[in-house]
Amino acid sequence: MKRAKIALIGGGQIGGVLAQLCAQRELGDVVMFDIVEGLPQGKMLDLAEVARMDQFDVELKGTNSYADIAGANIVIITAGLPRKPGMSRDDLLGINAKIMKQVAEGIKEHAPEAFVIVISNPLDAMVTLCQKVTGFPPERVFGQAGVLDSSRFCAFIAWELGVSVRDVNAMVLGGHGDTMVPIVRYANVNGIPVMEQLERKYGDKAKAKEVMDAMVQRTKMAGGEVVKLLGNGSAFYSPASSAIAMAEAVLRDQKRVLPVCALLRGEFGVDNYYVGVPCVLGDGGVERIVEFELDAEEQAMFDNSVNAVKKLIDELPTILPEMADILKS
Ligand code: TXD
Repeated sequence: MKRAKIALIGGGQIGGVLAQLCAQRELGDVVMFDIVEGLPQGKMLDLAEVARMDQFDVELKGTNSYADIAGANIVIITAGLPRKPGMSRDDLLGINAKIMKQVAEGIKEHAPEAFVIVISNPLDAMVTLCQKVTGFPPERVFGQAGVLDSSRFCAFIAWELGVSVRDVNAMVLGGHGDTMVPIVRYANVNGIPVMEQLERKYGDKAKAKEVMDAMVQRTKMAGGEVVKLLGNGSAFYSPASSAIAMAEAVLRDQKRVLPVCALLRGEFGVDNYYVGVPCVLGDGGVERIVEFELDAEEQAMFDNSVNAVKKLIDELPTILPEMADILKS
């Protein structure tokens, strides 16, 4: 059977790890596109030369031409600038919106049948723009943020409770910004509520809440914590692995339930905005949004997060005036 083809748009930090994971898991042939000449070619040559040791049989190609992404089954976009210490993701809107427009036009022309996973920040606005420019059905255009934010939340819980992170389940919903919404009520260790475990550990409800609040806060600021430590650039292993989990769910039709930045059409009380919610991911892309009851406090935090996303979307027509009509649709 013909191997799947994965196109990576952006050959920077995340793009490089994406390519390595695609190859090591033999998800398919990989084409890496970047505007910088030599960069994608060099990275793909370097990776191809270790196939003997890593034991993979996939083709790897670096390119500066969109024509080479033709026939891609999945495109993963990381093109754009990462933030610097002190910047918020939203500060990247002006520059990355212009890059995303170019990228989406390239995908529309050369890989019109592809599923598209967006990683570039500010995530929710970039996914929105990508869908509007390509005009692809929303179930084929979605974003990675929640898988990573949830993974970070799970890590903090595992470290706090001294248990394997494999047994921790916790989800972060909403926009990929400081307003994201870690869902505490359903956080569990193999079904056992995390809050109950914290109460037993500290023998005190107030202290347990304080510890959880600190983990929630760290989750919200986790990207910035890495940015500050690196001094130059942002997280790259974790967003790459998270996007690969999503790509694999689609390529292998796994029907995984993952938090995905998907277009809401009434679900969770939101109409016509992209934001992070649990979705079933399979060979149809976003096959279903999994709705569940939020309590009043969670819904208020979710609405607040959606409002932050709306604000960014409202700025897009000023940045891309030529697209004002499409953006309002
Ligand atoms: O979870 C998430 N969604 C994220 C998102 C977590 C961490 C970082 N996230 C964002 O991903 C970050 O804020 C950036 O917007 C992107 C990419 O991050 P990365 O760390 O990979 O950035 P790099 O190393 O700077 O790589 C970006 C590449 C670089 O090689 C540029 O030459 C290229 O993008 N680039 C372009 N490629 C194609 N087309 C155009 N126009 C273009 N402009 C720049």
